[in-house]
Amino acid sequence: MELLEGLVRRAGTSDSAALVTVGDEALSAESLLELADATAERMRGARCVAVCATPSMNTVISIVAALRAGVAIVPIAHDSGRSERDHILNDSGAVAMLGEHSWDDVALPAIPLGGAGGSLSAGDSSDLNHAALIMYTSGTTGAPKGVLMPTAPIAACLDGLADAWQWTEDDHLVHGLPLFHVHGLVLGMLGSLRRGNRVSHTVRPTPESYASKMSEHATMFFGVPTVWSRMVADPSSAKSLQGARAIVSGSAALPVAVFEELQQLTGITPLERYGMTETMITISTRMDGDRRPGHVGLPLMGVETRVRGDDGELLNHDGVSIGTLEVRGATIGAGYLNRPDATRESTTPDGWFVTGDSAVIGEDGMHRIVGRTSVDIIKSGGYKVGAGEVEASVAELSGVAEVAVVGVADADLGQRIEAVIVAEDGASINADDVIAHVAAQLSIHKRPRNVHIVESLPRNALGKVQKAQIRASLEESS
Ligand code: MLC
Ligand code: AMP
Repeated sequence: MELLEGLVRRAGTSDSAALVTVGDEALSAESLLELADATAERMRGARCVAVCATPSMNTVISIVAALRAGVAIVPIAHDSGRSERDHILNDSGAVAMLGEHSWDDVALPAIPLGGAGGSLSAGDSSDLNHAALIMYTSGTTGAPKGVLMPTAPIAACLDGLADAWQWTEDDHLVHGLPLFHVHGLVLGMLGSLRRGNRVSHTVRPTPESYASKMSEHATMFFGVPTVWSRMVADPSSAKSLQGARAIVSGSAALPVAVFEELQQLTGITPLERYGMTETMITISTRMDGDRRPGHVGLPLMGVETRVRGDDGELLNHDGVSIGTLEVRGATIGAGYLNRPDATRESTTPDGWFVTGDSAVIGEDGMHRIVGRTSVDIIKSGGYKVGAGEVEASVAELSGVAEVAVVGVADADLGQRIEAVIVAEDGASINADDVIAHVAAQLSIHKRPRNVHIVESLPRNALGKVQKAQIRASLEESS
């Protein structure tokens, strides 16, 4: 299957206009495909490669090259720290870094982009389940897990979204989201290369950079809720989106007030969609359907959903019964790499993926996401961060006796990461050191924004730390 069919089609025409722009770098379809195919020729048969996924053309060419070669590629956050990237490179078994990067500690060979610079030898990829992409995502505990994503579910997701949003080759999509997660990479970049529409990446998703693209006839904008709340805080940028066709929000809940202000300022009713790295996008509101604040819409073509109560019973679609959302169908990935235990635990015996999100389904089929079933999954600025991985990182510091990490409600980020620490007797802990350590070891976006030093952590009778209580008291005092 040709995933990037729009790119290939456009490359076969005489159109030399830019198809992909990242910041001030631009490539036509033909030039992008030529560069990617020349790179692909030198890596066919390799097990898997990694890319330091900066917001740059380097990342776009690398991903397209790997997809064309049929070699799995792992996009690694460009702001990742040493222990996070060590984990990802070891766990994935990547045999080379594609394109440029500035990580001195990475010992893998670097494969330059284009037609020259040596070839990769074959490696065993039999454990990769035909993955095209391996994307790392955080869980409640432990280091991030690699999600195996073959071409077919990616294509199913992108075609389902095209159907829901009337997304065509005539669109000009603008976004500035990271190129190492589903939202910015799969939907924004690969979605455009599948449709064959023009795409502009703004490097950072700022209101001004989005507004500036209206002079280039932008039609669609993607953002996480933080992008949209910053947009409505800058009414003149927001107003300049009037005349676009679609504003899409996802990766976290879009606050009702932001939805309404965005609608008022732009005249466009936002589209909202829901998904996960493991399942791609499964639910969305539609261009030709109802778009209500607080609602993420209907299952995409080829996707089914259901909601289960605490006792395992299936709940009615009545608009009030809250349960754990389960999804099944064409967009679901091929499990976690090296984690058969986690793959088994996330799937029911009859093949449904258990999302861990609490949801309600209305009589009309509209879905509402009401929260997470675990306090240990934090969504900050649309990034998923596991409390456990941040706690393990903070615990490496000397003087830390105990630590609890929680996501505190935040008007800008949705949730902000905060760490509560008990120091060892006589030890003094500096908050800035804690923040800098997590930024340097995990990633900058996983750093706690605040650190609190306390005497003790609240525990229940069984000795379990009461995270919900910690979160509530931090929210009360903020
Ligand atoms: C701050 N900085 C530091 C630092 N503290 N640098 C080093 N060490 C430290 N301790 C610097 C950073 O390098 C950066 O610099 C600057 O501070 C800003 O960083 P920030 O404050 O963390 O960024 P912020 O403005 O808060 O980012 C907001 C945001 C971002 C919305 C732009 O959160 C974002 O891009 N979110 C998107 C996440 C996403 O795509 N999620 C999708 C997951 S997929 P500089 O110079 O670089 O600015 C998924 C499925 C689905 O969920 O449904 O889609
Ligand atoms: P990730 O693992 O980064 O792909 O994050 C997936 C999680 O993001 C989901 O399990 C949800 O908790 C959250 N999410 C994604 N889209 C939405 C949305 N539209 N509304 C609420 N939560 C969302």
